[in-house]
Amino acid sequence: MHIFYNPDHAVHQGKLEMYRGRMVPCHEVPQRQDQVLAALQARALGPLQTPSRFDDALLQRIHSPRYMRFLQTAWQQWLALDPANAALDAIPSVWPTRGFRTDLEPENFAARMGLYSFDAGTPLTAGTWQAARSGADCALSAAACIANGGRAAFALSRPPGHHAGADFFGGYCFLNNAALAAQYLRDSDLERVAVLDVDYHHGNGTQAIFYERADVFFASIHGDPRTEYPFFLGHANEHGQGAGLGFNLNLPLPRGSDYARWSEALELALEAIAEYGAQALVVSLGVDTFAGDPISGFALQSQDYLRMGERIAHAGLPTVLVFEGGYAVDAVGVNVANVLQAFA
Ligand code: Q9C
Ligand code: ZN
Repeated sequence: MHIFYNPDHAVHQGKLEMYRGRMVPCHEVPQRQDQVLAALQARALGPLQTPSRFDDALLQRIHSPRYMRFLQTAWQQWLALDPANAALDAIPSVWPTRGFRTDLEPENFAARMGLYSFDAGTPLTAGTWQAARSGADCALSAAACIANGGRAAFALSRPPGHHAGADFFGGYCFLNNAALAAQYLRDSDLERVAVLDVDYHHGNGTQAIFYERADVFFASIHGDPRTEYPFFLGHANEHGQGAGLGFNLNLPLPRGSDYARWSEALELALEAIAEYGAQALVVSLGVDTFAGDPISGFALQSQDYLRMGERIAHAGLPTVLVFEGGYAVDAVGVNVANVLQAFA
């Protein structure tokens, strides 16, 4: 299995996120990727490669030009407000909800932050653009591997991506790595691509990006959004819209679900993907389904990730796996390595 990682991921290192009325240390830390890298190296799962640099035009197959321009320049804009801001992260605090206008780009920086985001848990830092950009290059490199006839490739990228939409960040995500990989596969003449999202949290960004499209099937297994983040998307009755109707499958599960329960949903997701006739698969591989995850509510054990990897491999599709969540830093390496080892 080819493994692409962005060695500069650690330039994105948020300090604090809003949680229940206080600012608490970020859960999405650079050590997550370091742990996975170490575990993959220890098991010699495949060559570790730095990604190729892909053109901005490929990112704009998914993300809007004005959003990308904003992300790229946001830190400079933040510093322009006050040089002392260099010691702080930029965090949104005001959002355009129902009835507000989103067609105008505000002149005020805080307002622009709100226009392009949906939560206060996703600090934008000095290195955010650089890391997100090289992370996206990992996903595109992995997709290129598969487009060239490879069986499986893993994008070990940070920051994660599946909560990011065409023009918004949130949930620790800025560029939607899985969506970029899926689009790359589509652009390589694979007619039907499926995205399987196994992160604990619903992949609202990926769903939104492909919701009206028939050429990318989205299936997600996640904590029920009636109680779990991101709350406002991911319900079972979201089936797609327009041309995309029938090509979106959400499988929400209650808090506390273990692998016995979770794997039933995996069967349903893989059945639907087979029925769809997918020619390639992108897996949003979050391991925050782990029992020890500090911010999530499922009960998977480290051994379960072996079964997960084996089952996904059994689908028999050329597969790009993309790293998403997983915040139990001591276990994240073992859990991801288990999926990949069993897959291979
Ligand atoms: N600050 C991923 O797993 N939690 N993102 C918000 C209040 C946000 C998780 C809790 C969780 C986002 C990629
Ligand atoms: Zn997650």
